[in-house]
Amino acid sequence: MKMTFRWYGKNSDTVTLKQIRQIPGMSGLMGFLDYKPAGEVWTEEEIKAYIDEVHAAGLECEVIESVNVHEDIKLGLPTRDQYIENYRITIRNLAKYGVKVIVYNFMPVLDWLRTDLARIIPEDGSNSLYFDEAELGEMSPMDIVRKTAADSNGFSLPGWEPERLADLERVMELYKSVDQEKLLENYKYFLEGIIPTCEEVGIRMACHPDDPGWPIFGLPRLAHNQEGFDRIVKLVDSPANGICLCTGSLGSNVANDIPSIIRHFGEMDRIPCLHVRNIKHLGNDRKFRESSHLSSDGDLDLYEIMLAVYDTCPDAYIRPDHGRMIWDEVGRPGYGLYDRALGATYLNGLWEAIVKNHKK
Ligand SMILES: [Mn+2]
Repeated sequence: MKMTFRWYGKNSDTVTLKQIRQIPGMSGLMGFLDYKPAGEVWTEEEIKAYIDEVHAAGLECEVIESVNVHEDIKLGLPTRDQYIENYRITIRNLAKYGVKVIVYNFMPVLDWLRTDLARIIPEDGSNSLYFDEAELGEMSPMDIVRKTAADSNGFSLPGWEPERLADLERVMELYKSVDQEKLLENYKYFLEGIIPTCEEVGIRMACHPDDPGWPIFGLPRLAHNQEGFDRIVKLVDSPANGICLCTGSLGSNVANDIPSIIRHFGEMDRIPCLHVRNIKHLGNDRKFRESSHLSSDGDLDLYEIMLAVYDTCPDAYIRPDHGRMIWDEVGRPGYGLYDRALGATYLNGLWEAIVKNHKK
């Protein structure tokens, strides 16, 4: 297991590389060029500048997140071939600088979705990302996008970049002719285009689950339970076609047994990396907040999760996922320093206990 941390780059993150380096046990980053629009090639110069800076801070950068898939690929439009070619070039460029895993998602139009980015947790006065389907019911996709932009402390959020959302209504219209089966077919076409390149250069793709873990706004979604991921990993049968197993995203759907899902795909060698966090449902299957990582603060058993990783995919990269805002920190919602650092330390503690127990 390698513990890592998400970092948005020095112009876009309130957290510094020095701070990340000082979190105990931190090996490196899940990095991100946050200014790149979906579909554009990540050039060698851009990648080198980012990774050189990370290395200079004493950290590795073997995982890159959110090389976003252009909507035309998901829609299966004729223009997709150029975007797939661009994606292949980006894969090759990243491999040249030591990247081993690329995290992405195949969610139509909208990336992760919350109805409140800073809901106060009454018990301790901290705040965290929050979702209530009843609140969503009254909002259109455009409403939720505007609200998310307004609530994000001036940061652009992954998946909510203004240039992607300018033509939201047009794209929503195009999806009326794309059902689950068509989306799966377009997904297969994409994977068939890129996985041979991944195999050639030693990169593993890692699909992030839908969040929340069910279809929204009538859009087709494929990646929110074991059955869905079983179909995805079979689209191209290669260890390079893997999963970024996000416990919080999958855990938003109460039907998912997270340790069991990790064991299932870990045994198949399809989990190169994980996002690990906890989630607390609030008296309703479709109403939850993101809690601290501690098992007793939420619905997920983080010990069982780390044990499943140890047993089935012990070489995976892990990062603490979204944290709460605590100690009056102001930052990008979900991506402050303090609570994620506490999360990493807690996960490292569980890991040490598991490793030592197995040596006895
Ligand atoms: Mn995640």
